[in-house]
Amino acid sequence: MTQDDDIKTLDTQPDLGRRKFLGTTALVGLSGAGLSLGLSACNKESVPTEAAPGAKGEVAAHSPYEVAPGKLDTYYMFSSAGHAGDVRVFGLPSGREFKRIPVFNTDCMVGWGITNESKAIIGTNPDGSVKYDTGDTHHLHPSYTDGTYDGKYLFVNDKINCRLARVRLDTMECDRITQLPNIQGFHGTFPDKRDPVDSSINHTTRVFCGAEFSIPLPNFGKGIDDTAHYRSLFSCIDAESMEVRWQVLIDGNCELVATSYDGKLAATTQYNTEMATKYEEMMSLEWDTCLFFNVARIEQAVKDGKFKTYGDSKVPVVDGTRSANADPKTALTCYVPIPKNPHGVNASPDGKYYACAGKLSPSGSLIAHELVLKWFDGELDEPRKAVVAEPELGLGPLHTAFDGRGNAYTTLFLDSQVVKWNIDGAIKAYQGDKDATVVVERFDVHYQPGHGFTSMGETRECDGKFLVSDNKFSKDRFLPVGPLHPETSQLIDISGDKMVLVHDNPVSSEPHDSIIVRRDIIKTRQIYNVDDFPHAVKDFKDSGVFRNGNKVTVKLVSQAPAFSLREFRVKKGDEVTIILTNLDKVEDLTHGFAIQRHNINFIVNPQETKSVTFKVDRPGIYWCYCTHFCHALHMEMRSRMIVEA
Ligand code: RUQ
Ligand code: CUA
Ligand code: CA
Repeated sequence: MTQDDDIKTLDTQPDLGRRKFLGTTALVGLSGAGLSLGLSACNKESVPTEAAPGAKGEVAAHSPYEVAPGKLDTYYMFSSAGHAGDVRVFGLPSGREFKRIPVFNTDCMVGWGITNESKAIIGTNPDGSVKYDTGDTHHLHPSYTDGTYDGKYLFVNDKINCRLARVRLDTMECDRITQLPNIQGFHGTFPDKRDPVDSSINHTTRVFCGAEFSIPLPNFGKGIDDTAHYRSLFSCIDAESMEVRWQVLIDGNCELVATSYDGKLAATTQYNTEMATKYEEMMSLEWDTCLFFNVARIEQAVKDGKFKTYGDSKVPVVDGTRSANADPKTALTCYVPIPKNPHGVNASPDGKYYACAGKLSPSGSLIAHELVLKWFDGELDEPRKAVVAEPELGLGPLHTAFDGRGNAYTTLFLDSQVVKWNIDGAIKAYQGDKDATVVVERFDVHYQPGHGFTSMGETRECDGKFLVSDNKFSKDRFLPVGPLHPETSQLIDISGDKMVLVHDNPVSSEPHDSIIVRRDIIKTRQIYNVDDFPHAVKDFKDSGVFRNGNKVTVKLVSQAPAFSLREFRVKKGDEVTIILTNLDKVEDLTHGFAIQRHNINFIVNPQETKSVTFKVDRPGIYWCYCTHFCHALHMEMRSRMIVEA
């Protein structure tokens, strides 16, 4: 069928007539329902009602964006899943969800938090249990080469337990997790894009991490009431070793993090320059800051031994406070004043600007990269002069995305809009040009957007095709599913003069930030190399039960539709380790392994090896079975654990 045929078919459906009738202008009023923080009409009965397709904005015909059965999406979208603790992988423009990558959560489908290999990554207590089984992922960003994504890694934060995780993009599995010392509320995260000194290193080698909450340093029960001495640190982690390289003691806190394309600067917005511990006091000042870090100078200071350490941590901490950095020519940090309680900071794809949004100010602030560097050279008398525009955007501005054609798109939480504004226009207006066009378009979204992000928008290859608005409230947009609503991920075509709403996609709670990556950048592998696993059981005849005191190792292989051992015997009181290698070499042929009444459940992908360790203390027989549908005889694919008294 051609696209025209598609449209014709749709046109003859009675439903479409109604949709046309409900067209744009009639529904502008309805969209206002989202303005009051989405908290109205809480008790209404959950009867599905049709919502406005796209009030105040064009609704696309279906076909141009449809990914027909058997066709592939043109982009990947990776999303952090908030307090679900995982990372999600979607396709765009379809919005289809392909995978959930467990990271800080426990996932019984793949056995994350259950297998020994995953526990080793997460970290364990002396008794072998996982140290943490919860997390809160806010920001995820992939590694860069030459100012664009290189498809190697994805870095994602955990705000609850202060950890940074790395996901390998070839397998889309988490391979490292590092806990940051001396901080709480690890929020903003961004990898660097090149080395500040060595120009031959034009790829990611560091990941910067901002701490939102301040604590006494060291935090061991002294100085609890002395809130004036609570501090936040900005941290740098090595992208390869995942070791913490250094930290910077700062005034104020860290919110979002951005990095420059030349590798020289990292930035963080600060909403609590008041350094308050109580809510009201965090909003008392009219000005807060965007704080810049001179990466090369910080690393020189570390080399020169100008640091201290806190508590048990060996991580060098340099002093980035205002008082210690009064002379720009030697300063490690530059505090640029911007209006009240800023939230997002995003680097423009041309490398020239940082766009900051002010939650409690209806404005955005545009800071010129070059001018911050000038300040560090002692050639700009005041940091505030690095601000080159401060457009009025609307209420509750949070995050800014770019189209690579000179426009910025800022999400407005309170206004439930994405506002498109012109960067040059905003600069001219700031310089006094009254005729300059700043706001190009206001586009209603449904409802209360958090992050907005564009296709390849945080790279030099920003292509200006799509923007996704991840909205915190969905209310009437989907079939009701009880008190907990999904969020709305709205796909918007930004390639033309007007933004066009393509579709609403329900997403299970609660994606925070996402990135849209061209599909050719991601090169995945479908089959593991059996030699990558030191404990691999490479042959049927290597299977068996191996005893060492009361520690028993059971070596097993799977090959559809059978496990190599039909049964295996252990004794009451044993500590059993099962090592399972999937010898199937066929793409998509995954097996599962679950044991009745022992809380064991995990999968092995083609040529992969996994292991689990557990105690057996109840004599009896316990069926082990393949949980992952693999073959016509999948149901028969079993083994029997016999626990002797
Ligand atoms: S923050 S909704 Cu955790 Cu990304 Cu702005
Ligand atoms: Cu093997 Cu199902
Ligand atoms: Ca403040």
